[in-house]
Amino acid sequence: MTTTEHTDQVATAAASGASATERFHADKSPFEAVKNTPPERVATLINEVLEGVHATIRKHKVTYDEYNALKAWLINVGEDGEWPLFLDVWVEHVVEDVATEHREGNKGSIEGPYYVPNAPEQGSKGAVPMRENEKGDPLLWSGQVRSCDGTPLAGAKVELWHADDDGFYSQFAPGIPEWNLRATFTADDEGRFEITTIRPAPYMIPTDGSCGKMISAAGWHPWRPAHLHLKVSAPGHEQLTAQLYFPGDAHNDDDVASAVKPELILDPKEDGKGGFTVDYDFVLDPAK
Ligand code: MBD
Ligand code: FE
Repeated sequence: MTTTEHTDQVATAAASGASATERFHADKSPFEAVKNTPPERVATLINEVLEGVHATIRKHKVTYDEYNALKAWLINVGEDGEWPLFLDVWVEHVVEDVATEHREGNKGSIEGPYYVPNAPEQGSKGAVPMRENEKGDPLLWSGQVRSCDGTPLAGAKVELWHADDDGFYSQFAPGIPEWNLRATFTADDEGRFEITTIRPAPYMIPTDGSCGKMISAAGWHPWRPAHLHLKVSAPGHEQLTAQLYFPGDAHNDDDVASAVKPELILDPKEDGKGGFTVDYDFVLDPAK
């Protein structure tokens, strides 16, 4: 049995959902960060969300059958471990917009549910860990990290993670080596880096879980365009979380996660050997 067949066979929504939920619990202390939020703000936010729900029920005369279906679906999202997926696909993009609207450097994009910290360090130039004969077109990406005033940021960290040529992420789909297509690069004295990887495939929201059922019940499609995920950081600067996309992808214009911005679409050139080269730089805002 090949790795691909194995992965296809057991990559269920519940398996990747459980991994994403466990990951989220492991690395963040979300309540600690908001422990000083005043009750007035908590009440305002909750009230306005509920008012939106109440208005929708009145406007569309939502029935008891529909209310009970919603209740069952919400319970199932938790049982499938798909809250990270649901929130990052349908809510995070607005939080990201608000969080970065002040930026003069790169604005970035959502993190999504599949980031894992502390990926293997590869220096300023190197290949991301990948399997022998990893499928997908080779991609050689050169870039530089600078501050808003143009100063190169020596030693900046560039963390990269992305799906494989089947659209699966290591540590979330089974049968893939732990750090496959995940790495940390450290920019050189001129803030430059050079990364060898493969072009990822588009990502499909699992159709067998609660999010997939909502998508099909609404008559939507489950696709995100092919993308590279990044976190770029340097001392004294705001961390940038971004995604980069490829021109011509059918879902750049209707990403299910609404996370594509025109300035994040790469301009890759064919290298004449079946692969691609691309230049893309980052500009980080000084921390306030
Ligand atoms: C992904 O790969 C992703 O980046 C997001 C935001 C949601 C689901 C899968
Ligand atoms: Fe992704």
